[in-house]
Amino acid sequence: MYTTELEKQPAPALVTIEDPERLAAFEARVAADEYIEPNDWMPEAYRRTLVRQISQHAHSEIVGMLPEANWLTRAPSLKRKAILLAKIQDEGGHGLYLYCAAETLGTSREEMIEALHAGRAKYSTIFNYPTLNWADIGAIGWLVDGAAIMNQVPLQRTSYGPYARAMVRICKEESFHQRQGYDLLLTMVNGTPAQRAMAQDALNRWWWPALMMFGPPDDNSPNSAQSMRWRIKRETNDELRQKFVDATVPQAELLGLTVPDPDLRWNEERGHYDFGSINWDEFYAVVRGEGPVARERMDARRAAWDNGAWVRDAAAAFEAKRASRKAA
Ligand code: BYC
Repeated sequence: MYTTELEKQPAPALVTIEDPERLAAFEARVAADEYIEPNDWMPEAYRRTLVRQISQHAHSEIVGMLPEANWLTRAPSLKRKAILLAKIQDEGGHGLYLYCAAETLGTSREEMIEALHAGRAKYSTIFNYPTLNWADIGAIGWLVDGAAIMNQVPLQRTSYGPYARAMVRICKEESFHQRQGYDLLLTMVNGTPAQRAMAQDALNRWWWPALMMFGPPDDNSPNSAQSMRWRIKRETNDELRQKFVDATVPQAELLGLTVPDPDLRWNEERGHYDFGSINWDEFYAVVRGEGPVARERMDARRAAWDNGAWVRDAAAAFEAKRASRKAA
């Protein structure tokens, strides 16, 4: 008998006894880079890992609309407002594709949302930081969407078909998001000294939280080894973080901004940038729900759910009417 276990699940659900032959066939398919589809047999721990990761990814997209929405009414021009509005709508769409992908694994959207609102499901730490000025909108596009692209491009080849396919469109849109953020900051650094100072201040505040988006270091990442084996994750947290630093530092130089890390330097031998140590105490505190604006974010999501009850009721009533008309 083969036993798999998923970290942090309550004890009775923890251990799943899988049929060894089915498990071997499943692992051979994954090793051959075949996509696993909703009706295919899969180990329970694989299913649970996917529901956890995809639903948390979906929650991140939806909660991630909030920091940017804060600036919609204060965008400095019609053009910037239209761009920001389109980006935020894209994030809503990403959340919906991802909830649909997770639903194919047998968990309803209501259950996933209830887990978020009850504090049982996570969302990305990055969205627990406030957007204090307009340059933060540029920094989110450049750094947060930039980090997201780095993490999500390999997910286009994740082993679960519906997740991989959702990621294809999401990555295309993230690319536009990253470029609009960079373009916004490029405009600001070529503006007045005050605007340049705002751009630097935004980089100072968003740099380290952006590096934390990739998750804990590999030797402290409980889920990585199994997720890499099952090809849910294609690259580790540290590999992706390093790629992000390597790609982003030259972009900061082009903007004429200074990355707030005195230990940052090119390492000729490694062919990568060395960078300073991340404040993991801060990361874990934010994961625990102690981020600067964590309470506001959850209050806003719960209020949106409650205020939307009439829409769900109306849609259900309409569907019931349609079904009874069809039956008649
Ligand atoms: N924040 O074993 P590990 C966007 C948790 S939205 C919070 O390494 P794993 C955008 C982790 O969940 C982009 N929690 O986990 C939207 C785990 O706890 P659980 C969001 C984090 O899953 C709007 C524990 O720490 N992207 O781009 O192997 C506007 C141990 O970690 C974080 C995704 O969600 C974190 N940063 O790897 C703009 C990508 N990091 O679940 C932009 C999909 C770790 O065991 N997700 N944790 O209780 C992933 O790729 C992976 O889940 C992670 C973590 C790399 C994030």
